[in-house]
Amino acid sequence: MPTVSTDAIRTRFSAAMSAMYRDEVPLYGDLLSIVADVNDRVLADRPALQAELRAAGELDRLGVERHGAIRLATAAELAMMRRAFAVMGMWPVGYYDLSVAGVPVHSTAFRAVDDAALAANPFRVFTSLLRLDLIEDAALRAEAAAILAERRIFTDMGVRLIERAEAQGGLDDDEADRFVAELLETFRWHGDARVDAATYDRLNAAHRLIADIVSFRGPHINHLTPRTLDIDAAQAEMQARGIKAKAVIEGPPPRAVPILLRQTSFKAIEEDVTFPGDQAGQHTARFGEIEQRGAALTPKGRALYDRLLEQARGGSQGSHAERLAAAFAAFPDTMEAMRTAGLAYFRYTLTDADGAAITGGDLDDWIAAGHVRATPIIYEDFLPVSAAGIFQSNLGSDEQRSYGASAAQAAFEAALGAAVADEFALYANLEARSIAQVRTALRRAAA
Ligand code: OOG
Ligand code: NI
Repeated sequence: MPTVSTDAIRTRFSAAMSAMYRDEVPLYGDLLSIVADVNDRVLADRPALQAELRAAGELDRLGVERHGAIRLATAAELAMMRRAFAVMGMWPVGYYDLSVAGVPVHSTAFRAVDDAALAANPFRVFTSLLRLDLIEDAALRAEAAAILAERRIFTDMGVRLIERAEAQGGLDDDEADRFVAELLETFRWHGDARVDAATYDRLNAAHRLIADIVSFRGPHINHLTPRTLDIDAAQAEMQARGIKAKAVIEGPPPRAVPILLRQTSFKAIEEDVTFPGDQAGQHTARFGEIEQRGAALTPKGRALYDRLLEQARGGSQGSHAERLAAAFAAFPDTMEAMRTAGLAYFRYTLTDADGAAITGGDLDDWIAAGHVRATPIIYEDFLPVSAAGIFQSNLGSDEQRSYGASAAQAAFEAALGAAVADEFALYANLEARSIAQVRTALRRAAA
């Protein structure tokens, strides 16, 4: 009988993944402690921010908030992964074409979508699918396909529990624990390669990512990323502790009102690999990342963001940080300016419990009079340019190729066995629902 909510299963899974990753990549534990210290400091220094996060329901989830990333090889793996994530209330949102950045994958993010589920636990998994069609060498392409045809990344019990969850409409307590344990096997690092060293080298020469995806028994989780309230401080602290952080923070510049997503990562660790016949080798795949999240932007806000980022990246004067700051001077940096210009999505709530003090007017009047508060809706998704930067920094600088623009969303969705949700529609819906709730409360107060 289903007794455990999908939110609770997601929380168990996210906690189990975090514990496993701390064992596998000890630097991740250091990262968590840096982020917790910085977040505590920021909250102590900025009571207004603390109040805002509390009102938005983000304060309690801050410590558990994180995302991870995996890379899958085949359509069958992606389709089963979609069913596994559904057991945890995680749905595919967005389509990311990384081929334009020279990375032979396309991706989606599995995540919670409604308000209550996001507040309970926003754990997200950026999930990429290898595009074998982008391997130019036909013989190598066929060889990779043959290697993958035999691969099974899910345990039998894991698959049975997914089927049971689908049939019963959920899992009971024991089943949920077992499901999480079985799924961990899929995400765990398996250092015993499925291919011999010579094959690994050939795959690696085609693209390091291809070797990472094809050579092993499963799609090892390659990073887990906590959310920091001050990424500049966290980055400085990483460097102070001798952690090799990426030089540039991806995404928008520092702002009074954070938008979208700023990210930085530390270099992938070298791991020992054993090839068949006990031959020893090394592989780099797993790394650490931190992120600072801000307001979700409307299509208009996103277009402005994309244009300004392009402008900063294209310039040649000054440092990247200076060019970003200069370009983004054109992006309004107060909540009210962003709201009235329609650049970001907001959640509207009554400031007085029942809104009885409100007579007449509409949303803007109520906000002006202080009866209604608008807080930015947090961006729950990813940024393709930033993701490309994260991929690339962990592949090494020799790994710059171009596949030309070739988005293949229809093929991705066919492999997934479902359409991906449109992130903008989800945010617009959250905003509309909050407005409807305010209006309902007011009608009730007036009646
Ligand atoms: C995923 C990189 C994308 C992010 O935060 O943008 C990502 C990967 O390296 O597999 O996680
Ligand atoms: Ni990431």
